[in-house]
Amino acid sequence: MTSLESRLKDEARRLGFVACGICAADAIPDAGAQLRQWLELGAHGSMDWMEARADQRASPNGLWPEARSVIMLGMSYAPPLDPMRLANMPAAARISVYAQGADYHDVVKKQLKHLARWLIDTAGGGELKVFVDTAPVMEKPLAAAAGLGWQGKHSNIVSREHGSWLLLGAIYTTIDLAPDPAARDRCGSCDACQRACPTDAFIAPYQVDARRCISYLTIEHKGPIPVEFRAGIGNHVYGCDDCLAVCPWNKFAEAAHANKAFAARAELAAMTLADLLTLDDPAFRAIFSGSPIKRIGRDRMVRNALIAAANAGQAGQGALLAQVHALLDDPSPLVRGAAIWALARLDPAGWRLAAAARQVDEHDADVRQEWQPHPAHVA
Ligand code: B12
Ligand code: SF4
Ligand code: SF4
Repeated sequence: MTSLESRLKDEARRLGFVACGICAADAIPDAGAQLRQWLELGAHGSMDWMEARADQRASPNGLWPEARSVIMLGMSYAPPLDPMRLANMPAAARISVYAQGADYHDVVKKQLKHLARWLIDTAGGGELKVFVDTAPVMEKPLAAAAGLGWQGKHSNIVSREHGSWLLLGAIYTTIDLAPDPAARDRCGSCDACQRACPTDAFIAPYQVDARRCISYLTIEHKGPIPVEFRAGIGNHVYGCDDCLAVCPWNKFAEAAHANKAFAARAELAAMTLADLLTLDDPAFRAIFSGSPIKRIGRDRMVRNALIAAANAGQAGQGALLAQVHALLDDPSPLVRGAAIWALARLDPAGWRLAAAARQVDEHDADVRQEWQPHPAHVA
């Protein structure tokens, strides 16, 4: 008779998971210490939630002492086109691949719940909990232990079949399941991801300093983006895939395996900076409803688009310049500050006049920081 584990994997595949593996709840004994080391460095920046439940995050039994096994699942979001093709199109707004379609939190969670129900019914008992991204769970080391792939030097899971394009979900259960062998590291001497990073975010291979990562800076970071990273951000307006996109293992990843829910919405795949610079709140909500992007809100998105506009060089001198001017009077100090900085780069001769004509709230530290652009970026 076919084992429960193998039927579970068949069911997972039927539900759209292209990768499924099992590990014991105590399979990542080193991850907790590495997490704490990372937190001590402050590499999590302002993501206090990473620190808040570190003991629960460190191991499955820290979160749920009764858990016996962990089922790790992966859905492919392999893109049909190379995301790097937009790198040299300064007027284009680059949105990371995972955010161009439906919100993966919803898509993965829904299918995890179906799989969980199937398992309880089939095993005739047991308890389980399902997680996607936001819970205190170390999904990457668990996925590596369950054999889905290895943590590459960019720190994400790389699969032999799906390259760097897997989104992960986890099921903790009290049911004892036979574990799969862990995957072995196949990065070898490759360092393509390390060289590709525009903001030098790798502390060392396998370790990312979130504070320097464009994904953190454009999504998680709420205030003005530190000046030293702005040029490196290029035309990224939401997240970044550069280290993932250059991974040679992607050549085995076929877009045909990607979950259809993650297919890019046409307007998000071809968004321009000009589209974003005119967004008000209702327009932002209308465009990004059902997308993970909605959670950063309009002001942060316009802040990001202004940084990208400042990086657009010649392409930013025309219509974009007029849009940047209009944002000097935006109600949001975050946006006004980024607009002044963008103007200083796009119009080095004219920006002081525009700035002097406006009163800045002396008590607004964010704006004051923006009011004095770093000399290196004014030239
Ligand atoms: C916090 C977080 C971020 C932060 C920090 C990133 C990071 N590398 O930790 C920020 C905001 C920057 C981020 C960005 C992105 N993220 Co993110 N993120 C998370 C989250 C919530 C927690 C990750 C975590 O625990 N970090 C803490 C550190 C300590 O853990 P770690 O990276 O695994 O670190 C290990 C190594 O450093 C290792 N280590 C240390 N020294 C050494 C030495 C050697 C030799 C070795 C081998 C290992 C090693 O030990 C650590 C523990 O195992 C997870 C979801 C989850 N709950 O797990 C998603 C998750 C990791 N993110 C994901 C994605 C897709 C992204 C982005 C691609 C999104 C985008 N396009 O913008 C980028 C990729 C950036 C990158 N290169 O990592 C996916 C990754 C899927 C996959 N295939 O692995 C996850 C799993 C979400 C999901 N459910 O699918 N993310
Ligand atoms: S996501 Fe971008 S900024 Fe972050 S580590 Fe990878 S290449 Fe660097
Ligand atoms: S780009 Fe090279 S070093 Fe980086 S994860 Fe892929 S194989 Fe490993």
